[in-house]
Order: sequence, then C-alpha cells, then structure tokens
Amino acid sequence: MSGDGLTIALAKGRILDETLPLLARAGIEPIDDLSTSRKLVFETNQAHINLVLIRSSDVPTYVQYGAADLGIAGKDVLLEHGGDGLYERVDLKIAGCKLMTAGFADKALPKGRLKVATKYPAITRKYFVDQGRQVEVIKLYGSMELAPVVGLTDLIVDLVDTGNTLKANGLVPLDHIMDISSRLIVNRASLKMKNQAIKELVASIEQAVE
Ligand code: PRT
Ligand code: MG
Repeated sequence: MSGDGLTIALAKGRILDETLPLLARAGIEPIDDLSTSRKLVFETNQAHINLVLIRSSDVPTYVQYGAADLGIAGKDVLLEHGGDGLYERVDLKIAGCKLMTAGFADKALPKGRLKVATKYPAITRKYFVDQGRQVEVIKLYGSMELAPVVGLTDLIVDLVDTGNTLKANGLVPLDHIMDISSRLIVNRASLKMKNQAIKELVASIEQAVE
C-alpha cells in the first residue's frame, strides 16, 4: 500500500485465533473486534499499521502484488501458491499440523497410477514425482476424506492435526509429507521501500514468538 503505512493481510478462520494474541504481544491491537465486525479493513492502536482480513488462500496473492506489505498464512498455502514477489521472514509457530497422505489401513494400493484427491495439487504432484510414482491428482475444495470412501481416489493428501477427521471416516494417516505452521511473509518491494518500518515490525513479531 502507498505512503509509509504498513498493511498486514490476515487469514480468516483458525489461524486468526492464534494470530491476534501474537500480534497483541508484538504491541499491535485492532481497534474494532475482528470476530464480530463485518469490516475487511481494520485500524490498529498503531496509527501506521492496518490489517486486512481475507481468505487464507488469498494472503500470498495480496502480498505478492503489494496490496498488503506483509501477510500471515500457513506454509501449506505458501508452498501451493509459490514464492514469487515475496519473502518468508518468520516461522510464527502457530496453527501447527502435518501434511500427510491418508487412505485405508488395510487396502493395497494399485501398482500403476495412483489417484489422489487434494486441495494442494502442486505440492502433491511434486511429492509423488519425487517418489517416482505416477499420479493423477484430483483437485477438491473441501471434505477430502470423502474421496476414498466413495471410490473417487486411492488416497488423499490433507492436513492432519488430531487425526480425528480421518478416523471418523475410516481412514488412517500414511506418509508424512511435511510439518506445517504459519509464516510471516513480506512483499519484496515493500521490504526495500519501507525497510525501517518493516524491520521494526518483524523484530517485534519475532520477539512475540519467543
Ligand atoms: O476455507 P478457506 O479456503 O477460506 O480457508 P481454510 O479452510 O484453508 O482456512 P482454515 O481456517 O481452515 O485454516 C487453514 C490453515 O490453518 C491451513 O492453511 C493450515 O496452515 C492451518 N491448519 C492447522 C489447519 C489445520 N491445522 C487442520 N487441522 N487447516 C485445516 N485443518 C483441517 C484439515 O484440513 C482436516 O479437515 O482440519 C481437519 C483435520 O483436523 P484433525 O484434528 O481432525 O486431524
Ligand atoms: Mg477450512
């Protein structure tokens, strides 16, 4: 955004619950209540810092194009989006989970091409290619667990926390692809043009993580 102000893009949903206490520890508090307001742009107690509240998967796009100077999103979302125009600066160690393959415990997988349902086609393709496995990736937007149950795919690739969602659908976690947590990202041009303000903000957020 223009001027000397900083705009931070925050993801609605589960990451927000852990982001707000972290920002508060870094000295940044929205003036209005984010959970009850229908606004999308929020002023904070720091006159030069605004927050915008958007969908998790839109956070990297806002930061990439400089519509927000900084953003907070899951590593899953960042990897799937790709890193053009942005830097990952801080592992916030919040909203932790694992990206895993999952399927039926007692069912042999086909020898040839595997069918895999996921919200993360880019990560999934890379993972199976690296394993030397042929894969047909089917992109879904939600309820991945249903895909093997109804015979749409052999496996899913999804985030797992407690494992309860898989269990409730008769599935088990299989291979661990990577650990996931939320990250603070910065627009490349902002980092140059607003270096001092961003350096201070990153430092106070790093301190709040400790
Ligand atoms: O719906 P929209 O696209 O707007 O956003 P979203 O659904 O991606 O947002 P939201 O609020 O679900 O938050 C997503 C971010 O939180 C992810 O990008 C992760 O970085 C992080 N996160 C951490 C998780 C989980 N843990 C998690 N367990 N996101 C989703 N889950 C889901 C998982 O997909 C599965 O359906 O929870 C279920 C599994 O949980 P357990 O505990 O049953 O294993
Ligand atoms: Mg969701």
